[in-house]
Amino acid sequence: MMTRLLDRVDGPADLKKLSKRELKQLASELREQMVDTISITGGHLASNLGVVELTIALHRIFDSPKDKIIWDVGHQSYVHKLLTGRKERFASLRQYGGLSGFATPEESPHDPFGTGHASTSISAALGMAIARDLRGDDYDVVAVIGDGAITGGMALEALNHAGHLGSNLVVILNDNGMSISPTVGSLARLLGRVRFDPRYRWAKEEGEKILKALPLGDVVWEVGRQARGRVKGLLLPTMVWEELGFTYIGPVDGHDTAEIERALLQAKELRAKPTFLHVLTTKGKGYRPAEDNAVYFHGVPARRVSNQNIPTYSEVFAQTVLRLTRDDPRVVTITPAMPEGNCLSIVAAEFPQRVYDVGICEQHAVTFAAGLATQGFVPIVAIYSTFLQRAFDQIIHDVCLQELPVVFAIDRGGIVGDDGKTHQGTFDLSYLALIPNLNVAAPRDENELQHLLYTAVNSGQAMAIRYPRGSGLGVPLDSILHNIQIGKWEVMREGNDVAILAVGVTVAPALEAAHELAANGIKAAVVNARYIKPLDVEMINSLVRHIPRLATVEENTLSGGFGSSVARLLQDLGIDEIPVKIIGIPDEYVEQGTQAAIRARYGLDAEGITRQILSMFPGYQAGRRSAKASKIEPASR
Ligand SMILES: Cc1ncc(C[n+]2csc(CCOP(=O)(O)OP(=O)(O)O)c2C)c(N)n1
Repeated sequence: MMTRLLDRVDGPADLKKLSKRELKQLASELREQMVDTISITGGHLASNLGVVELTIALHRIFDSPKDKIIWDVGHQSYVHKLLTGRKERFASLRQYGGLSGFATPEESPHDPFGTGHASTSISAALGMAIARDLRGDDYDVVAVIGDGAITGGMALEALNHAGHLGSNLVVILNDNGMSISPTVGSLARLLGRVRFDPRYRWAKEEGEKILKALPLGDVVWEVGRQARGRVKGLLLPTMVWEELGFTYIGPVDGHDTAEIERALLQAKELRAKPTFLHVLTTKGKGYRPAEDNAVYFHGVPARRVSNQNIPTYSEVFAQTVLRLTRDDPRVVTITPAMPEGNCLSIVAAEFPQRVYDVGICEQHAVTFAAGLATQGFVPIVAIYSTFLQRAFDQIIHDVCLQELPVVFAIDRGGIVGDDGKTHQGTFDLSYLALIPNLNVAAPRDENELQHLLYTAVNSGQAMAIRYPRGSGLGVPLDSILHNIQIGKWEVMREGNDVAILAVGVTVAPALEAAHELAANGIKAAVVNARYIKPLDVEMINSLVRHIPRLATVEENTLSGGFGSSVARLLQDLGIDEIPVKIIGIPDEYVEQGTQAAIRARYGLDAEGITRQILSMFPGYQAGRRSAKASKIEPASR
């Protein structure tokens, strides 16, 4: 059997020994490896297929880890991982205890900065470049950012600052014309002109001729001067970057290793100013299905048995939004670059004017919604829990302080699974519950999600509804939507030994736990605490009158979450003698792994809830019934 070149590459140094022909072979081996692995583990296939040559070239020209290479988002860092000593662990990608699907310094010195959320790379790179200069060190700093991520406010803020400081830094724009969906915005239009306008292609070819004829160093200025001269009257969209204070190089064919290497060398040589290298790539390159459908192959699911027939929460969300949009002309939906993940294409197809993809711009999404709300519209901001973290001040300052009725539909609340630490939605209940003028809710199933959305849209108040990643419970969906009184909970099961107040996705395992507890002689009431804010004070008062113990369950950090709100309320009510068990996630970042595995790890599945509630009863240990304690005595009040 022919041995692979990839097997001989243990680090960037090995790449530098390879011939042109071998580099080509290596590129195809890398693609094969990624298709094979990702078809099992799931992951960001198309983005990685598109950066194979760019990554090889980067590691041949720069000297990582001395030189710092920062991959924006980090979802396209798989090739980088394979080339920097992590290929043996590649099959563990996105698995529990395995390689992360993003860049993380925990994993390798070749990942100088942790990423996962978009648009951070230029800021971090600039910080490193300035640190280098302050210390008088000598290394290069490179940020690689996609045309999607560069539309994020932070990236533009960083470009503005970097151009102003003028320090030595290389920004590589990996321009494939795609975010997850096609990139939106006027910046994307500008880049599109470079990609598709034959006049720029012509200018580029002219530039290349000059490039070949000149010694390195003089090249960029000469190309710029001559190209500008020859295409008189034609405003080069590339000049934007020069005006921002960067030296622009490009556009370069991102699948031609020699061409990229030449451009990278130029960028490396030009130390006087920050350099902006514009690389054109094809998302999904080299694997036909991914080239043809880059949207689907952006993030491929892991090969697992799934509940194919049960709709996901995101699907039910979108179907409900479609109904609400049809029925209520005030409803407008906004997504920051996640129309696919939020399943909003069905709404956009029927109401193209009432669904806005604003780019990877969570802060703008929220304040844009606030503006719409001032004029009588009811905006629904569809957003992932982890990304809404970006817009914390916008929720406070632009929405809630002004009492504007914006609806936040927060997808991927709680444990998200394979994306891991950077993407867990385990902080939202805490960072939302502390905001005045905001109602916060979580449905116990996909049917309740419909009704809560209806309630929010008609409430005239700001309301956040957080729901989990993945399939619903498969419950029937009511055809008529109704209001669910704000601040009112629902008793799902009666019992008088302990009351379990469960939030959202934890209601179902809490019910299972109650069943298991009953087998142990413990009668547990289960309450669907669908409003995290306001709390149902009346119900709490009535529960504590006849139930001697309370437990709260949430897929959220324990700090400042639902349980701590309940504990504080009890204190405010002067009910301080009742034992309260607060079940949730401790003060740490939650690992990657299947949702089921992570839930089990934190005791948030039925078994874990049972175990933790049993610990409230003396005589019961770790889910085992002690021989003596066959009957539970009510705790003294
Ligand atoms: C703040 C934030 N919002 C949304 C996302 C989800 N997301 C991950 S990758 C991606 C698209 C990135 O597009 P681009 O930068 O062009 O990279 P490509 O995948 O096309 O190479 C998005 C929206 C994110 N990671 N971070």
